[in-house]
Amino acid sequence: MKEEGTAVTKILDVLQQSLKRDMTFTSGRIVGSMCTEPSRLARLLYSKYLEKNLGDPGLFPATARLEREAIASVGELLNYPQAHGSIVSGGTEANMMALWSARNGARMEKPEAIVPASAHHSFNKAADMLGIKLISIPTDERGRAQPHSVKAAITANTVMIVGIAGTTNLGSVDPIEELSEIASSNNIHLHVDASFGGFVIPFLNDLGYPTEDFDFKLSGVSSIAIDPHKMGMAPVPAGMILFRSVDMLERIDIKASYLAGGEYSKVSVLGTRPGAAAIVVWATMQMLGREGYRNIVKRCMNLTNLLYENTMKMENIRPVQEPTVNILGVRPLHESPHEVSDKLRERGWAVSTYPKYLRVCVMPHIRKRHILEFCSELKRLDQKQEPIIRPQFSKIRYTLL
Ligand code: 0PR
Repeated sequence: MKEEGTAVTKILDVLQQSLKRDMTFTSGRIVGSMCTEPSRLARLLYSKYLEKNLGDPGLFPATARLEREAIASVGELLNYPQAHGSIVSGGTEANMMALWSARNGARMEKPEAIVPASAHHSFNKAADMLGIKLISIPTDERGRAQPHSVKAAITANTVMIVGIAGTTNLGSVDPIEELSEIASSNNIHLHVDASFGGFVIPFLNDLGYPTEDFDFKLSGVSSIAIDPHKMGMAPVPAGMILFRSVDMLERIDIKASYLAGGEYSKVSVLGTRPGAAAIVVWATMQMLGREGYRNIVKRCMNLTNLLYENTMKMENIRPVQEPTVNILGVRPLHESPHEVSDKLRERGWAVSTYPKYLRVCVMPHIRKRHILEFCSELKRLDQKQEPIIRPQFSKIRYTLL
């Protein structure tokens, strides 16, 4: 740190220059991220309510109330308006809290949790921190958990079964109804990670797409992670954890009685946490309503289907499977996904790269012209062409699976 401060105009100049290398959602070239462009309302409210801190809810009781209202609205979306929960920093924290609650509730000496092989790496993080052994079970050819494998993996130490509604890699939805029956008959906590799919599947259902039940409608579902900062259209950081009963939340409620606001319930991993995030989640849902979300999901799904149909006709790329939600895996036939990803990056596109395929997330910032440009780019890959754009990307490779 320098001794003397810097003039604000200088700081702004420096930032404008140095942040030029970052990609933007408006370019339409971020096609591998589950986040999207913040709305104008979100930008406005975030800066307006920056000082709110839900880590001391007694100071900001009105903000805490909006958090509860937002939880109830999402609970209603997931067929359980009485749900108890918190707005958290994202799917990682939500999954962590669910595991934490299930572990505390079951009180096993050597707790185990059964997760599909497609589970997000947040479960590995959480299990490591909580001293839980993860039992990974294989998925079928559509990337879905197999109920018979789940059943076979249950032991006297199982504290949780995880089902995923919208997997990170291909957007597959596990057979939650069958998992719910297994969980109920064995009296085990079933947690549904709907971090991605939670704000998609209910609207796909409205739109007449084939969907399966995945939420609290199923009596065996004990908790759900659902992320406003993915398809919920809220900016980062905003996740949500919902529990079926208040005692599931109370198991992980750590009291802090000294707080200035005089309240002491701390049901989150974070201490100090952004009240503006809760306000924006609440306001975004007010602004869009069910109709707004349905229209967004409709557009994203139409574009995902367009991408699917176009890649079906390509000689060098094939879709991995029909899309369930607005995520599509595409497999290059002549090169490795990493080679293709590197070429795309040189041309200004950012996709997620798995060992066998690329993952495209057709998020709300993506327009039809972006999909068509991306398809032309994919087709061109086989031809040795000069790169069109050369942004200075670092060559870091993100391999999640
Ligand atoms: N559960 C599922 C099913 C997820 O896909 C993710 C994140 C999480 C939990 C964890 O959520 P948080 O990252 O909010 O804690 N899935 C994205 C992924 O791994 C996260 C992401 C988002 C990565 C934007 C990159 C990116 O640009 O792809």
